[in-house]
Amino acid sequence: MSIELSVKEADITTLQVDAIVNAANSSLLGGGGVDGAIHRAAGPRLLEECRGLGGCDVGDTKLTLAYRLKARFVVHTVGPVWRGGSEGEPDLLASCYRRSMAVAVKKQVSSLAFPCISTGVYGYPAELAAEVAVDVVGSVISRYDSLREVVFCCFSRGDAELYERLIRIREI
Ligand code: AR6
Repeated sequence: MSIELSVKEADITTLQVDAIVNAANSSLLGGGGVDGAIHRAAGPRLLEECRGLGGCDVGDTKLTLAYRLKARFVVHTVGPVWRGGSEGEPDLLASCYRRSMAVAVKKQVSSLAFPCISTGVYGYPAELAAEVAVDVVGSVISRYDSLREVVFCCFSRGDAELYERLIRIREI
C-alpha cells in the first residue's frame, strides 16, 4: 500500500486531517507558537484534558481529542531544545516523529500532519530538523497499514521548500 507524503504551507489548525501533531512543552499546559494556535482553535476543553495527563517527557507523546478542530485527535509531542546538537537532540527529535506515528496508528488515523517540531522557540536549525523528520517518516511509513497520508505542515515558504527538496532528493 503506498502512502502519500505531502508538504503544505499552512496553519496546521486549518488542515482537514484525522490527527495533527502539536509541538508542546513537557507541562502540556499550552504555550506560544503552534501550541498556542492549537489550544486557541481547539477551545478550553483541550486544556482540561491536558491537565489530566501528567505532562509528557521530551521525545514522547500523549494523545487527546481535538475538540473544535477539524481533526479528530491531537498528538502532543515534546521536542528537544537545541543545545548545539551533541546532547541527543537528533535522537529525541526522531523519537517525536516515530512515536507520534505509532500512537496515531493505534487510533486508526489515516492522515496525520506534523508541524516543524522544535524549530521555533526551541531553536533547532530548520534544515537539520527537516532531515530528521523526512528520514524518520520516510523509513517507517511502509510499516503502517492504516496510514495513508503524512503532511509536513510548514509555516513559511522557506520551510516548505526545504521539505520539498529533501523529499525529492530521497525519492520518497
Ligand atoms: N501552524 C503550523 N506551524 C506553526 C504554527 C501554526 N499555526 N505556528 C507556528 N508554527 P514552535 P517549538 C511553526 O515555537 O520550537 C511553545 O511555546 C513555527 O514557525 O511552535 O517546538 C510550546 O509550548 C515553527 O516552524 O515550537 C513550547 O514551550 C514550528 O511551528 C515551545 O513553544 C515550531 O515552532 C516549543 O517550541
